[in-house]
Amino acid sequence: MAAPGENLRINADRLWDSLMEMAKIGPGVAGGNNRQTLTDADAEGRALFQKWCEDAGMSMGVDTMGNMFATREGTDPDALPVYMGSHLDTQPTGGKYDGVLGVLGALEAVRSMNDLGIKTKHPIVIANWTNEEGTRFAPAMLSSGVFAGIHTQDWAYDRVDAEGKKFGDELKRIGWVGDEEVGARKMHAMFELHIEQGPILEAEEKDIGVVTHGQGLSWTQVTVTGKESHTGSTPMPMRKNAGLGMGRILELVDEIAWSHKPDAVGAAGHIDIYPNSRNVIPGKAVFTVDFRSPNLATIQDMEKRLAEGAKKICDEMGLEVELEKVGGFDPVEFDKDCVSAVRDAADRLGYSHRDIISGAGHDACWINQVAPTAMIMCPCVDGLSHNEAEEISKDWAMAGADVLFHAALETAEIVS
Ligand code: HGY
Ligand code: MN
Ligand code: MN
Repeated sequence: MAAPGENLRINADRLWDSLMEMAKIGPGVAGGNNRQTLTDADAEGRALFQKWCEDAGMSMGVDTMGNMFATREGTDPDALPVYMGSHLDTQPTGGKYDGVLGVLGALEAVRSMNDLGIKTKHPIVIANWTNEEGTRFAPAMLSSGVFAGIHTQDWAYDRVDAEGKKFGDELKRIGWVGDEEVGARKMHAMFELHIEQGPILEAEEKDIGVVTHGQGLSWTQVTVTGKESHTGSTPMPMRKNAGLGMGRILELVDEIAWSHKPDAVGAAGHIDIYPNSRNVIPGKAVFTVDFRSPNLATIQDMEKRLAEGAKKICDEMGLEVELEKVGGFDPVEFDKDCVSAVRDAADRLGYSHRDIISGAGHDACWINQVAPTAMIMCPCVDGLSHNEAEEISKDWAMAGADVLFHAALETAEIVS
């Protein structure tokens, strides 16, 4: 396939303006975003994205999980489309670029195709995957997971948030239940542009991460049950302190992850303590242990040691403990041809690059199970993400979107 000319570039100012415009929707309290999935802010962001796509001459399709697909026709209607996509939903203390750069970088690629009058054989489709973050409705990458046949739609619709609201009801409430059967679409390939969310590219002064693999993820929800009692009058030997049990288990989680250094991580980001009253010994603690590693055997060892260790700790303390696997996926190897298209694009465009393993999970990790898929990463300041202070430079956004543009063009085959 003819490679695009190295002079074909996106319009970085227009991309940056769109990123800043989208960032006004669902603002956080510290300069980032709180545009959680299926909230009114999510609905507002979806509507703006749809408007921009239609302004760029694209037609919008939506499936029954609310996944959005904007299509730019190709010259061969029978050719499977080349997809580019990511997610517009954010963490509660999210940044302006996590997910959004991948969706709006794809839109910028299409806008640039329009400016340059480029026609491709394969149609081009931009995807916005519903609920990538999994923060309001666990697990992460929920809707790309249903699309890839990992989860059933019924199971996904029944996922509840902290207020007991169901995913399916909230999707209906914001008016984004589409009419397309989820997973019916077939893809020629998919590319996802994403910020690294880690420190490597910035530290090594590389413009581009060529993502060859994604590390695996394991989410285990742990419920420790003790007994509420008075923090003042209950003698120490009589206490059944679920909070203390949680603390000892979290210490164990850290120890397990460190024991597999440098290729493993572990922590709990979600923690609920009950009744969370200053003068009541906690009777219950519910928290989600997040283990990750590029190595499946390591993940399995960490899960096993958590289960054994948590039971031992709770037995010794007279506490009950339950563990439930609430999310996860095995380590991912992306499609070699798509990865080469990314690497060749970076070379052609003169961007410095290095192969990298994704530390975070992405929709691409599930879509890789149903279509040839690869990811492109750009640096982020101090490797910080899932924090409102998340920041990138316009040059990094430009490099990532340029590489996405070229990888998609080469794979979709330029006709004129
Ligand atoms: O959890 C993840 O890795 C992704 O940010 N949802
Ligand atoms: Mn993301
Ligand atoms: Mn994220």
